[in-house]
Amino acid sequence: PAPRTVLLTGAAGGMGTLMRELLPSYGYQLRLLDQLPIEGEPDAITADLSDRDALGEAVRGVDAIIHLAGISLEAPFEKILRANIEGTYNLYEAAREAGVRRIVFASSNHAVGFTPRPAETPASGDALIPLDTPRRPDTFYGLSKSFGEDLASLYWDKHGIETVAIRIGSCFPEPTTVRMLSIWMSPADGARLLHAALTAENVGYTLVYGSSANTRLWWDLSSARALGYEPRDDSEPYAAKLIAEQGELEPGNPDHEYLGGAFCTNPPIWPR
Ligand code: NAI
Ligand code: 15L
Repeated sequence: PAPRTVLLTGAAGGMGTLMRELLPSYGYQLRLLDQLPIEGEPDAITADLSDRDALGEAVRGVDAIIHLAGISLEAPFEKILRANIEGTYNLYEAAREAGVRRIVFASSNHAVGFTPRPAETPASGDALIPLDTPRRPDTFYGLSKSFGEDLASLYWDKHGIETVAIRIGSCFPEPTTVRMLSIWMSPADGARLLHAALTAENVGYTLVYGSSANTRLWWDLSSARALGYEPRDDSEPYAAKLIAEQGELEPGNPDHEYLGGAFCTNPPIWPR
């Protein structure tokens, strides 16, 4: 049976807010969790991923989990360690103890951010970035997503908990940079992909890239499509305006060289 009650972690965040608007129309009852309170959602669970007791309560009785919570940009290693590495481990342990069978894990393109990007259009003949491209994290953040993918693989092989790990491109209401034209995932396609990841049968551990069917796509969407995902959006209608404002990506621009763009070169700023 398709999962009905789904725990959505990171529900206060940008993508969490978009998804809690879109997913109920697919018939899901969402249980919300975030470290921050969510306005207008008195039943949301306010808890940190380090709080194992709270996680144990949160996962009890759910059919599946969508795990979006965590630090979503580069940060000092100690913070990434707590929120993304230990936090994701804590959630998988809670799922194992409660017998939850399916998790959808929000990985990121930054797990493979140092991969040279193909040219912008499939017409160029460049191969799309494959699913089995070697890991090349571009940040401690990307490293934590690489860890999450391997953790999910371990929990499938050892404990039979299924995961669809999605290397998300950029999930925002609209693409705002030329790079995003290639990796944008419209919110509506994001909801379609999450629904496919929750309902496809026998996924075991499955890794997919997450984006719309962009004309300038950089990666292989075949494993996402194999789940039943049929993207309906394309960033191309935004292309002319963004290129007029920002120019085409030129050699020397990190967005031209690597999938992860500026995550590859920007020195992290360490808050004191
Ligand atoms: P966001 O930063 O807007 O939201 C993340 C949420 O997680 C926040 O509400 C935050 O309060 C919560 N959170 C952080 N640490 C926590 C902790 N220790 N305990 C409990 N809650 C905690 O990020 P966004 O854009 O919504 O992304 C959601 C997920 O998808 C993240 O895991 C991110 O890494 C991943 N992702 C998002 C992409 C995007 O384009 N939006 C692209 C690639 C990956
Ligand atoms: C990510 O992993 C971030 O969470 C998101 O905020 C965007 O920066 C996205 O990657 C991107 O590469 O555009």
